[in-house]
Amino acid sequence: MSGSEDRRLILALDVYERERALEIAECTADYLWAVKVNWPLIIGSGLEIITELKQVTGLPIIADLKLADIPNTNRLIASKVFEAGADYIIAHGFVGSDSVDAVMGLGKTIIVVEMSHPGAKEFIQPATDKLIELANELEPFGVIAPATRPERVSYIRSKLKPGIKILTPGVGAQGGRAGDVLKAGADYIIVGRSIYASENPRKSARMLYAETLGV
Ligand code: 3DU
Repeated sequence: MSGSEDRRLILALDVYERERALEIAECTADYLWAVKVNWPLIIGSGLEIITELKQVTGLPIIADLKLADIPNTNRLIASKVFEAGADYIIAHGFVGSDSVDAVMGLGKTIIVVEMSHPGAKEFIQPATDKLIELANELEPFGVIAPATRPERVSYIRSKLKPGIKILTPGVGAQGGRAGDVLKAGADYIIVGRSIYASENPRKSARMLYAETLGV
């Protein structure tokens, strides 16, 4: 196993229970670049789980709250989340540049430019070009793109300013494959159920980590 700078796997820790979350994070941490927390875990265990996960894993924490509100409300939410120790926060871009800007003023931000589920084709995909423009203008840490559609990841990579990272959910349970999406230009893969719902989360994380090597 190599240093964390070579790691490209992000764990989507979508469980409710604090104990279970900490246990899974601890036993997979060796293979992860970061841990992503979403509403299920925050609703189930409280915002303090961010602080605890950081302590237990020593890894960066991504708060996937998909903020989509007016600038003031986005700011109010994001400031509490960064205060709890989150290193990155995910925000929707479709609400407009002022709402995203409000979050970016507080910490490292990741903008959703396209989602991975089938319904993403209805409203988000038609807006992807504009969302890429927004990202190129604001220069966030990264963008979210669909691991379920590697051809869209290649397209997004071709339009996105160099240096802006591409993080891709949808590997495993949603049908995406790690090698395909990394070859298409993703920097990181985000994996939830294929790790936390597997019989042996450490082994599943190790296998996914191995798939990311040498791509
Ligand atoms: O499908 P999985 O169990 O591997 O989980 C994927 C995670 O990534 C989950 O937290 C989900 O909310 C998030 N996500 C997407 O799946 C798709 C997106 O476009 C954005 C985030």
